[in-house]
Amino acid sequence: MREQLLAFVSKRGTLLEPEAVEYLLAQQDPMVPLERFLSSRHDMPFVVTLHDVMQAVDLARRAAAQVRPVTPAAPLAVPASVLPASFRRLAEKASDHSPEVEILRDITGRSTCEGTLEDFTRYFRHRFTTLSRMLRSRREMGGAQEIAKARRSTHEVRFIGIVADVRTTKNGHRILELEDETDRISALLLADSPLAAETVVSDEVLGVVGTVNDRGLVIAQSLVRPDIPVARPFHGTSDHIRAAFVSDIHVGSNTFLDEKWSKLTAWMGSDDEVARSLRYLVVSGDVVDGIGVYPRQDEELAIDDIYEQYEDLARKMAALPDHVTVVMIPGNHDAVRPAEPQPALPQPIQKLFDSNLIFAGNPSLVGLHGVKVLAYHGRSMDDFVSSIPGMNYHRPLDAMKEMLRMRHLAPIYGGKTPIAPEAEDHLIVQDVPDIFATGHVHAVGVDTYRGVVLVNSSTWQAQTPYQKMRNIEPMPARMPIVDLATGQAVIKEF
Ligand code: D5M
Ligand code: FE
Ligand code: ZN
Repeated sequence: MREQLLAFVSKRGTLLEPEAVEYLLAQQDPMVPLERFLSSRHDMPFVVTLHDVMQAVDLARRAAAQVRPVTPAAPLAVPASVLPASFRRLAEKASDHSPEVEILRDITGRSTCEGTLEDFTRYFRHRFTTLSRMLRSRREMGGAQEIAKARRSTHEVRFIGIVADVRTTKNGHRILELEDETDRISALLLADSPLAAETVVSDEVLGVVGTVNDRGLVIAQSLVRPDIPVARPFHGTSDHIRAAFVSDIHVGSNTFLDEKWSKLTAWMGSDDEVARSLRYLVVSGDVVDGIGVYPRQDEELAIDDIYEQYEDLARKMAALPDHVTVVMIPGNHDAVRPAEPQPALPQPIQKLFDSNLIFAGNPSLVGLHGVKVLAYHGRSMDDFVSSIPGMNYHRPLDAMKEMLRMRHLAPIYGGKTPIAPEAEDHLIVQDVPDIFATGHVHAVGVDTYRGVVLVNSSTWQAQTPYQKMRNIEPMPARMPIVDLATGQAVIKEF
């Protein structure tokens, strides 16, 4: 493990203080706090100190200490591999339509944070203000009070807070600690009430309706999420052109599924009506396997040079038909900072690709023929899975629905998802998208939530030794396709 730690930091171009090495080696999982610390940094420090790793270990421990129950949901519906006849019949030729791509929201070129304490304060203030504004527009939160006022009330109270802590008592009740800029308050969710089924994660912003008891504790009656207010009809194009979704290609890995990808390429270039209707291909991150992303990755690489990995991918993209416009965002394996929001792939890498490829950050809101697509790699699903019992890697759509309810792509701070404290919280779901696309978990699924089409886009990598060890069974080589006129989604298997 010592060698792994040292190799890991040296690949990142930094050093570890000897005391920091010893401290890390005494931890259960030494890589986790180290990764966390390095990814929270904007620049690479010359040396990582004992103080740095102690803080990171402490944060990781606090994040791991929270366990919350959830009710099991219905099994994920995966549509049949045969594309429905109506979907085939309505297909229009993408080549008859020129691309209309607009990047509506993206951090690329706008990052300002340096990771100072002031940055963190400003970041969370922006998160709180923006989400509480959304909550205040909800009917249930009309007349919401500041926490300092609510504490002193003897009647029903309504207030908005950021979740500082969630814990379960020995009787199975849950206690939320909530904060706003004025004060902090505890709210009790009784085990035998409907609130027992509510998912609550740390650092989300929510509204509480309840009554204050004589000890200043709020007995919650209901929780209110910013959510997507009402189900809307799909706001689509007039023509039946389609967008396809892939992610987690992991080019360069020795588990990359070459044959499956060749099948995809052949099908896309064929005269199949559905293939010819593909106007866009959204690529949601982990486009290559990268270098030094996890310990001893070099043993699992078929291409061990980062530029060569992207060159190989560029050739694969160039082999796709001209009527498909590709929009690509990075993921946690790509050659950009790991902290989210991640900017688009850097210029030297973009130059390897044909000029018609469009690069954007992770996350990005992109207009495709006027249809708003929110593309996010989905790293935060690791944190949803580890902090909400009942969530798992096979059911990414459950986590995606929670993200929309919370109007935040990565609410849990200090877990596996590194977050850069930008001046504005770019992970807030500001605009309601028409389509919400993620990847990362190497599963696949399509669904809708209050009129938003949800897509999780599989992988082109077979099960890795790490996933085998963790019992993560991928569902590779499946491609969701969405009709931009109706929002109808299907999955094509290869
Ligand atoms: O992630 C691919 C899958 O493996 C995804 O389901 C998450 C899981 N994974 C990967 N690394 C970790 C760690 N460190 N902890 C927990 N789960 C993990 P990918 O981003 O392609 O590596
Ligand atoms: Fe991946
Ligand atoms: Zn990933």
